Amino acid sequence: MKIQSAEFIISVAALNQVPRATLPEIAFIGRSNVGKSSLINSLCNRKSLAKTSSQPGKTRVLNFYRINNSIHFVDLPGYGYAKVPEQIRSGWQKLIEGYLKNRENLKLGLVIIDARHEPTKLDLAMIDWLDYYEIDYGIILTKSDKVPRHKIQLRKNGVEKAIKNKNEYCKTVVPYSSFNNEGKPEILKLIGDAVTNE
Ligand SMILES: Nc1nc2c(ncn2[C@@H]2O[C@H](COP(=O)(O)OP(=O)(O)OP(=O)(O)O)[C@@H](O)[C@H]2O)c(=O)[nH]1
Ligand SMILES: [Mg+2]
Repeated sequence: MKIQSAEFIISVAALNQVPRATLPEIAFIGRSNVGKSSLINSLCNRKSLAKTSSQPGKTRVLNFYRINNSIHFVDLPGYGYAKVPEQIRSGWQKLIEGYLKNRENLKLGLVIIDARHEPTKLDLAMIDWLDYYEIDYGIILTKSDKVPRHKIQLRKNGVEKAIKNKNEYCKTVVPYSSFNNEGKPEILKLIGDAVTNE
């Protein structure tokens, strides 16, 4: 798939505000500050379509983008940022899970994990959760530019091992860098397949 156009549509803070479910959707899921918004920008060849920040907890709403006038990308709030008050965190969690569970046009989740670290408990819980709700997903090991070459394969093997036995809906595990675009063709293909395979 080639991305020819990308535009911001709407930010929503509550599930009753989401746009009508007319287009196939791809959700970007992951820990706070892991690089979800950067991934959207790099896939779309845009510098600041999605707001990025070196401070965690920046994306607090669901941000919808329209791609090629035919697909939605949805940038979800990051989970697991300890400095956000519990009450707000549980509100985001409800928003994320409510969205993922009920969205009939959701075709694929992209679970973004920092390639420098083991998946966190919350990452593994999210993966379990996607399997439970029978949502196809890919795992993206991002910031691969910060990991020595020889460690990337080890990390990939480690993640595959960690999710063994529960990755029925996992389509792939792909190293990625928003800085040098490693992994971009694979992810665009994954998205293209997800929106065309009905
Ligand atoms: N080296 C490197 N840094 C990255 C990469 N992707 C993102 N970053 C950096 O990681 C930080 C967070 O990126 P964001 O894209 O804002 O992360 P996010 O997951 O959207 O964060 P929240 O919206 O807070 O949940 C920024 O400082 C980015 O420049 C990457 O592939 N390589
Ligand atoms: Mg973000």
